[in-house]
Amino acid sequence: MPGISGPSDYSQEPTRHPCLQINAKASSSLEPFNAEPPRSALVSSYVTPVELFYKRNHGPIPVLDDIERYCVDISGLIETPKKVYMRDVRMLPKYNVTATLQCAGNRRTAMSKTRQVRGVGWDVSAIGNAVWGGAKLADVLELVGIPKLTSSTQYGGKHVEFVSIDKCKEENGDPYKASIPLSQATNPEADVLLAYEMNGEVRKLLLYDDILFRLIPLLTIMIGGVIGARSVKWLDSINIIAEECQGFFMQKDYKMFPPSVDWGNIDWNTRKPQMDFPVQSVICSLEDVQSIKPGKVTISGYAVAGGGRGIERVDVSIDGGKTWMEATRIQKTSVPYVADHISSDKWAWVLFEVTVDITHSTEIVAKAVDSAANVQPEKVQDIWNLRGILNTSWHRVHVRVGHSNM
Ligand SMILES: Nc1nc2c(c(=O)[nH]1)N[C@H]1C(S)=C(S)[C@@H](COP(=O)(O)O)O[C@H]1N2
Ligand SMILES: [Mo]
Repeated sequence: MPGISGPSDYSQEPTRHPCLQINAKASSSLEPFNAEPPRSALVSSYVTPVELFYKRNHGPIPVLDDIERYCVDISGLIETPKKVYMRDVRMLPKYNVTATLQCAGNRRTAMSKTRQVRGVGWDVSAIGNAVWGGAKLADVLELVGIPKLTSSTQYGGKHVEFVSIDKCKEENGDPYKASIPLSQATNPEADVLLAYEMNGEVRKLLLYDDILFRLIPLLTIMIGGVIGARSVKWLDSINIIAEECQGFFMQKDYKMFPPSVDWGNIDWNTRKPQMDFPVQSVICSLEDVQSIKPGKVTISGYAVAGGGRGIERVDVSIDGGKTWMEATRIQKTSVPYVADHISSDKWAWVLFEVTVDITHSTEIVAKAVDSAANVQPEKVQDIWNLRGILNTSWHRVHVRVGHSNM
C-alpha cells in the first residue's frame, strides 16, 4: 500500500492515556498493546472519550507517511476494481452512528476463574460507546458497481473481506482481516460504516516521526451489534469473495464452543465465526469486592444488546439474585452529537442506575433483557468455553459493609 506501512516491531507505538490498565500479556515490548479503562470511567459519560476507549491490537500500530496516497483497494469478484481515496469516501453522504464496540473477550478474566481459558485477560471494560462518522459501506460498494441489497455479485461474490495493514503473528506476519456477508454490507439499514471519525474527530494515531507528532486519520470499518473482532481498523483493502474470510481470526479464533470441547478434541470447522454478541450488562460503579458505608448507594453500569436489538430493561438485585428491582435508564443529556439516523441508537449501550439501601454485606447482581426477551445466563460455568469468549453471565459484585472506622 503506498503511503502506509505496518511496522514489524513495537518501536513506533503512540503514547497512551495513563489511566488505561494494561493487561498482563501486553506488558512486554514484544506484544501488542492491549488495555482497558477503569470501569468507573465507562459510566461517567454516555460517549466514551477516544483516549479512554479500550485498545485491542494484534500487531504494531501502522505508520502512515503520506495521507494523500493512502487509499483502499476494492477488488475481487466484481466488474470494476477501484482504488478509493479518503476524498472519495468523504464525498459520499456522511452518517453519524452511535454504536458500542465490545471485544468478544470482555469479562474473560472472570470466566478463567472457573476453569482455565486461553486469551488476553480482560475485566469488564473491553467495551466502549462512540459516535462513528463516515460513509455507509453500502454507498462505497456502489462505487464499484454493487447495488444496494445484493447477496451475490454476478461473479459469485457473497462475502466482503476487510484486510488491514497491521502484521499479526497469528496470521504468520500477514495483516489482520475479517469478513461479513455481502447482504449485510450492502444493506444501508445495517449501518456498516467506513468510518473516518470517532466522536467527531478524525480517528487519529499519534506517531513519533523523527521530530513531529502527527495526526493520522485512517479508515476503519464499524459494525454495530457484532463482536469487535469483525470491525477491522486501518483498512488497506476490501475483497469481494465467494466464501467467508479464511483468516485466523475468523476460522481459528472467536468461535463459541460448548463446555465439553477442550484443546484435545477441538475441531474448528464444526462452528461458525461468531458475529452478533449476546445481551450483556455490568455494574461499573463498584469493584468486584468493595467496602462501603451502610446507607443509600447508587449503582450504575452499562447494558448492551447484540444485533441492534436494543435493551428492554435491567434488573438489579441486592440479595444475590433472590429478589430484583428494575433500574432506570440514565438520560443521555450529555451527548454532544446528533445522530443522523433515527435508528442509530439501537447499536448503542444504555447506562442504567438504581439507588438502593445497603445495611449489611451482600452480593449485588445485574442482568439485562433485550428487546427479543433474551436474558443473560446466571452462571459463568454454564457458558464456559475454551477461548473464554462472550462471558455474559450475571454480573456480581460483593459489598462489605463496615461501620465507624471506615
Ligand atoms: N486491524 C485490526 N483491526 C482490528 C483488530 C486488530 O488487531 N487489528 N482487533 C479487533 C478486535 S479483536 C477488537 S475487540 C477491536 C478493538 O478495537 P479498538 O482497539 O479500537 O478498541 O478491533 C478489531 N479490529
Ligand atoms: Mo476483540
